[in-house]
Amino acid sequence: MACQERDPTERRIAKPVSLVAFWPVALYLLCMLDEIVNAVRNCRSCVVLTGAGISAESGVPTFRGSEGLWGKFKPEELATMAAFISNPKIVWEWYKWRRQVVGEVKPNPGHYALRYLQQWFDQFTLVTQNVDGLHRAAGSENILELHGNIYRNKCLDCNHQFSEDMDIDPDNIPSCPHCGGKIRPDVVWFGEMLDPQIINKAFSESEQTELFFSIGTSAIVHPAASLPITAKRQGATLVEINPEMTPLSGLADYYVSAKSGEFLPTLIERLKQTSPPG
Ligand code: BV8
Ligand code: ZN
Repeated sequence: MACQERDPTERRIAKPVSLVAFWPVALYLLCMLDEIVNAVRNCRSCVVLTGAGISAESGVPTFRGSEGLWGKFKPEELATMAAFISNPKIVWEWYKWRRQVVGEVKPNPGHYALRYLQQWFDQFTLVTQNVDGLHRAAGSENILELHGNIYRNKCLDCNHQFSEDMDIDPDNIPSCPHCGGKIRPDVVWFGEMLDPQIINKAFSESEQTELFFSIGTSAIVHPAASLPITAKRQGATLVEINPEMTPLSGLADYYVSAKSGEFLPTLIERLKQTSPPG
């Protein structure tokens, strides 16, 4: 169910030359920007899906790409149940290191911009693949954390969740006080089902939304990568923000080749200039 005013056959691609301080944007990005501003103003519902890219400007390594985590570590050796069963120590060392990295960074203008974007919609759903908790730290509400949260722990056997910050010693992994099972990070590993409540909510919002933003994700990992496709299939306007093209770019109504921490604040500024929320 697309917002009125947009010509569905038209697809726009913009490649900004550079986005220097305070986001002067190239003219052709400006017209793309205004069309996205119109889409925001004409739509009453919006779903935003984020990936590691939105936290890149905060200093959190992404997964793919030359500096990505998967460049140094193999997901099947660290982010799977089999890896934890065979070597819980190395898995916990990796998650302790990532907790430390995430613990030292702050949300960036991209995270804060999404907090503001929420005000322009009657129905707004922020869905993230990130386990870094930076959206919450930026003040966003009702976030659907598809793949869990790196600060939480749970029992491998009885799934009891422990939200208090446990300083896990990989050489002496604590056991669950309820069943004696091993404590693991409360994240979704490859081959594991997502929390049905969370993923079903994400799909039902994507099936009804008028506008869908896919931001900072390589759109490869499923079922998350199916959300924008579901939204597009039911007629939503699809905006992708990513410096690099992804398998989704061909489907997007607007592909913005820009960093989210630069483009999203520009979008909010432009929205404020053209129309206060509500
Ligand atoms: C499951 C938590 C049921 C842990 C993660 C269908 C087809 C093919 C495969 C499958 C399928 N269905 C299921 C599978 C298997 C698998 C899968 O999708 N495999 C992939 C690799 C093909 N999916 C699963 O296993 C899922 N479970 O399906 O269960 C089931 C079970 C068994 C068999 C069948 C079904 C569970 C998936 C969740 C795994 N857990 N994370 C942890 O973090 O340690 S996934 C993890 O990797 C992240 O959460 C995220 O989802 C993914 C990384 O992707 P991105 O976030 O997009 O990051 P990436 O680095 O790839 O890209 C960053 C992008 O940002 C880049 O494009 C870059 O250009 C851009 N960028 C960079 N800087 C910026 C920027 N953008 C904007 N601004 C910038 N400044
Ligand atoms: Zn237990």
